[in-house]
Amino acid sequence: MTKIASVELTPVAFADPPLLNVVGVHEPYALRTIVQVRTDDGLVGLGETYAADDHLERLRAVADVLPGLDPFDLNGLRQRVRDVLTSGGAQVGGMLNLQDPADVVLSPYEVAFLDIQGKQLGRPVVDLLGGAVRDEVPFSAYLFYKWAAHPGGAEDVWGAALDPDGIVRQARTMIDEYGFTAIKLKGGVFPPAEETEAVRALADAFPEHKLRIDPNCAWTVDTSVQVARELTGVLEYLEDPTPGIDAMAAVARQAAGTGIPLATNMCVIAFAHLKPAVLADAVQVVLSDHHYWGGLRRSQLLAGICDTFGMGLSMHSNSHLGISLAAMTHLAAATPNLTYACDTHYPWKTEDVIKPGVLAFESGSVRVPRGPGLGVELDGDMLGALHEQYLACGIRKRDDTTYMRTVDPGFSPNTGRW
Ligand code: GKR
Ligand code: MG
Repeated sequence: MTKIASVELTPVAFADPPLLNVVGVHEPYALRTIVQVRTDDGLVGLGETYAADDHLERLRAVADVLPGLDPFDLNGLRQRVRDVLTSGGAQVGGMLNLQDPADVVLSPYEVAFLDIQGKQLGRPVVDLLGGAVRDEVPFSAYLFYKWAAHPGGAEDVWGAALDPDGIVRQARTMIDEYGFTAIKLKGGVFPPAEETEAVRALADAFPEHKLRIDPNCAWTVDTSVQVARELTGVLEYLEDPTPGIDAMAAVARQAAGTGIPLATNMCVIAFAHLKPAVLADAVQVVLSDHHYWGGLRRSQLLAGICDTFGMGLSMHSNSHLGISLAAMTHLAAATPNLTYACDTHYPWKTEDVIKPGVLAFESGSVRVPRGPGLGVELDGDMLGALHEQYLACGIRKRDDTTYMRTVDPGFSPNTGRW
């Protein structure tokens, strides 16, 4: 029987534009860890995850206990992760704090195991997840306020977007190129009235598109309710207007008349949060993310729970590369109640570790790769180059706030303040 023989973890850094958010601004490089799990009969399974130092340390601890495991034994994998990680929390993606790091460490290994299973069976991962209910997965145009360039750097191809006109321009560029039919604006950067105006400008410019805004909890309950009232009939959902399950529940109650569902990837980020959120009716749409919900199959468990309790399901994203996009696409294709266009940061990246040609946006959707496993192939040269970039760039964890303070020393994150 095939056994896991070894695991290779490669931290990489890839260029990232100066995208603004509530905690600051994206640094010139975003980090990921590329996971390669090798079997004793020569197969390689791929995974992709965060790359902060403490996360890498946990990934390494788990890597040491995987040799000898059957790649079909996902319960055994989870047990080994649990045995190794007995304590501690985890910060992921620059904004979220998980009390239990097990699911975020499990995720890239589970994806790599599924990639191996698919390669062994000659079937795509989507088939291992129950089969495709859709052949193409729609994604949203993920817009950001942004500077034209990193401090001291050259202007990037997107240019600046610091007002409604700039945001509409950015949307047009992204939609012309990729064909997205839903739009998400990352807010929490400017006062709510300015961001509301930007959403209205988007609605005028793209009347057929579904619209969302996500200020990453920058607003008070009162502001959130006011924005929901002002954008009634305009928003598809309102994402994380305010921090915490109780405050989200208060917004949901007071803004019920607007008919706008509240979505979250900030107050429901682990299975333990589901019961209080359901009891309080705090959120109507959960944004899943296989990177911290424990991989693809546990994300399907989340999907089942959302279905049971009548909550909608969408998908969250952080800065990521093609292995993650492939995994997200297989998962979304196999999840019947994932009915919203998924988020992705993919259009913002200019470098990747996978060979081009498999993942492309057409009319805003990515066709599910049909090759065995995830259906994507690692580009060894790019992996090496982006690892060198990681070694040279000096960034070891995402810290948008400290980077922002190099430009604006008085900056403080705006969570819950407006
Ligand atoms: O990349 O700045 C960003 C986003 O704000 C990201 O960190 C969030 O996790 O996209 C995410 C979200 O929807 O909250
Ligand atoms: Mg969000």
